[in-house]
Amino acid sequence: KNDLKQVLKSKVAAEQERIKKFRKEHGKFKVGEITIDMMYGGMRGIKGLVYETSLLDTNEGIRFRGLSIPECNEVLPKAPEGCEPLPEGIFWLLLTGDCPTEENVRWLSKEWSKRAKLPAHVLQMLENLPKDVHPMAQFVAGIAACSSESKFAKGYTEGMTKAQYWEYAYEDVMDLLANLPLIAAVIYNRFYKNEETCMKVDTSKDWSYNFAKLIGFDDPGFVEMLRLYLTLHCDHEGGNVSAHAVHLVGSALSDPYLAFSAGMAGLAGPLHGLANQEVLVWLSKLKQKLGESPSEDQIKGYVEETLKSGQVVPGYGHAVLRKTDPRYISQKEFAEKHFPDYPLYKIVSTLYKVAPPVLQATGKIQNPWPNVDAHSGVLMQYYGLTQMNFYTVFFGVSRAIGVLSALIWSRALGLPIERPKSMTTDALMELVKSS
Ligand code: FCX
Repeated sequence: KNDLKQVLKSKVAAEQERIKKFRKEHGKFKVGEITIDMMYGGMRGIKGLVYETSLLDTNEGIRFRGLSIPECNEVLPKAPEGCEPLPEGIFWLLLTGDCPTEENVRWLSKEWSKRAKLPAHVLQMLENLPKDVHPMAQFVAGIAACSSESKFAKGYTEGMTKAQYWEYAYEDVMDLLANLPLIAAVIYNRFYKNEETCMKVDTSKDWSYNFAKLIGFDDPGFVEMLRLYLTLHCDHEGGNVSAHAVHLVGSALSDPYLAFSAGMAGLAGPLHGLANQEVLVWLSKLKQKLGESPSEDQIKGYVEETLKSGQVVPGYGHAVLRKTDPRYISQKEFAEKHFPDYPLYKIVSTLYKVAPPVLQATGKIQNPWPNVDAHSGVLMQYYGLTQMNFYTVFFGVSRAIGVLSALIWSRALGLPIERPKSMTTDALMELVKSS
């Protein structure tokens, strides 16, 4: 009952059947309409993808297989010595739809630690990269280079059947999740400490504990923070850049390593995952200018100046959400519990008070509230992980949990290669004229 692949096997056939019946009965049902503004506007509001693991409500935020963030924090298993949810648990939940038991989660921790073994050529390639290559670019390269190990690609070459796709994808996903902390650690240790990474993981410990240890952090507070962080950033339905890129590239039957590296290239953009780095850069400049303990008015002035100079206020706004991101709230609660008096946390809290009205006053920003990236860097800073251009790599390690569980389901459901229709402006004008 702990073997995840067996658990999944029992679900796949039933789900295939349920969808087959649903499509037979309602396949021609109209889901929505597409306007020209939507086409020029980043396809906002177009319901065009099936993605099973999570669903975003514009006001309430994300739900993972129907569970909200507070519900997940409550019910997901914790480490024996901790009280934050384990990311292993959310992977089990996203993949199977069931809340895991403690035993399930311990099995998964062990399974990932057993599979953690980085191919020598990947290590060598990372070591050969110049040090000024951004950690996210190194991360993308490291993941893509692991494609040499893909059981999915090998299976395809050797003629696996369509019904077997998901099983091979599952094997790659498990190996990849096991190895992501190693890839991240090699980049971190080389980039910031000029050190080789001791690649040993403790098979009696959880994924986050081992990840923290690999980068030289053994403070239990940091490990607990990392467990929460890696749980919170895992998934945000299917249309965001990283999830959509993985989904799209995976639909060409590129192996999970290649599909995931494409997603990470998208996460590296400043309007998406890189925003957590941007927030810290922006906060550092704020501190440089205004000192450690600026007043409310000074912080408000700084937000206004940022807008006036034509820059975005990083960590605020969202393409779909219209309220404060519950992932922000969860991180705020963690900070409130562990370091309410930390000066940088106080600045972030004051921003939460003064920035939304300023953003709202512009009249054009759809969502003046903070998103996940507005808070995560502060947690890292408090525990001494101060290298901000590494922050998006943490986001990426977590994001793997969601987008790769979704990828297994996409293969299990036999989703075809993605190929929406595009139009030229002339063709659109013609369409309007002839209607
Ligand atoms: N600061 C300044 N201007 C902002 C803004 C912000 N935080 N958020 C939106 N705007 C601007 C847009 O740039 C756009 O301006 P324009 O009409 O002159 O081009 C206008 O307001 C309308 O944008 P809106 O519809 O509200 O937002 P979009 O869906 O276009 O973009 C993002 C959403 C998230 C990209 C946008 O709010 C932004 O740039 N925020 C800052 C970066 C950030 O925090 N990104 C992380 C998001 C997320 F959580 C993640 O993926 O990790």
